[in-house]
Amino acid sequence: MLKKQRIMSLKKHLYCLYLVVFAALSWAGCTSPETTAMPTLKDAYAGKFRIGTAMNTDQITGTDAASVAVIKEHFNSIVAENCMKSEILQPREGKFDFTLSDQFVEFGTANQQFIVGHTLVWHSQTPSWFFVGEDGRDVSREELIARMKHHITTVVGRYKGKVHAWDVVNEAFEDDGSYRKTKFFTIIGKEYIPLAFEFARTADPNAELYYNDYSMYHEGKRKAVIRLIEEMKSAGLRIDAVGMHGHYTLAYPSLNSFAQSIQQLGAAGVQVMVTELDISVIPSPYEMQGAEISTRFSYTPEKDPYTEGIPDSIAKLQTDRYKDFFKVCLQHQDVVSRITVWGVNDLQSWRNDWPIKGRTDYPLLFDRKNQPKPVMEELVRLASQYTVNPG
Ligand code: 9MR
Repeated sequence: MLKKQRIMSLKKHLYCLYLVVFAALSWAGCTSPETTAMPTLKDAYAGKFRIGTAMNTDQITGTDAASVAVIKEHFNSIVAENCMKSEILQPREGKFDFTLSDQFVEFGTANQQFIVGHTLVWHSQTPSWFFVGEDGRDVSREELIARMKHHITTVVGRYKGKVHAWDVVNEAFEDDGSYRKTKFFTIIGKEYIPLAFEFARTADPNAELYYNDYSMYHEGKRKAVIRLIEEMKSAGLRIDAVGMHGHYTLAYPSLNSFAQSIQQLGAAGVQVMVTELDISVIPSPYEMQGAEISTRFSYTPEKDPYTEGIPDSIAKLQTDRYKDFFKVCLQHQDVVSRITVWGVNDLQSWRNDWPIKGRTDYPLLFDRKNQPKPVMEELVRLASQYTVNPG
């Protein structure tokens, strides 16, 4: 018995010695690469907020295996870049095509990711039949409400309990806060927004429901969205969060206005998410802001300065911008629930083609070969400087 106790005590001492030596080696940076490997982005931010990415067709089908590996490693949330938009899901009235969206949802389920459906109601990428009657004219208000209800009920119903959240309405306001004059607005009136939310809630009462828009840092738009939240809440309707797109540049928006948007939206009683983050490094024609996809400019070589790569000074500016936005979100963990980047690598980004087609941009966290940019390590280190907010 005595011998057994001695052995136990010796084992304890050896274990303590091991811990001391390991701590000393770690501190001196001498441990093996496995023990000091950089945490993944999703692990670094675990408990703080979700880290998501948009997925394109090649990733959903698995053709682009290299970026699929990155998605599995670094992201705990996914959103469909295009395959859940109504022109893909219901190209002709009543003829739904769920081929890609089913694969997208299966991917997220298999990888235990938080799946966001994008987007149920948007003026863009809605098939033209949606608004037109047999006589070739605009459908009646009742008919458009019925079509919207059928679309939302079918799509949300199909993925009930699988898709965790929906961007219910996308880009309903102009920057000055007026309602965007979409067909949904001109035919139904502003009630199309609460109606869409109500149809989605009925189809899956447990899914989170979001309003999503760009340029939320414009005071006019922000106030309009806050008014919408207040109206919906006072009518007893559900709206869980607001997504701020985040198609930014090295100059826009200012950090102050970004922080202010988070604070004011949060104070209105919703969670806030950065839903489509990418930071363009090429000069923006006319320093334009936002993400109005109908705005286009013609290509000239001067407007495409970085075809061979970006100077270190520009890369550094971008790293700092990413860090600054993440830092503000870390400081507002109580209301920020997710940051989603709009794609994995620079090659796939829509910003290579907007607002000028065919430029070479570098807006994302991974380069054209799916290699992490230095900013990744910086973002991981940044997360470790903030404790998880218990709230
Ligand atoms: O990234 C998407 C791009 O592949 C499409 O061509 C484009 C068409 O409208 O839509 C892009 O995604 C948009 C998103 O769905 C809503 N917010 C603005 C995004 C960029 O236009």
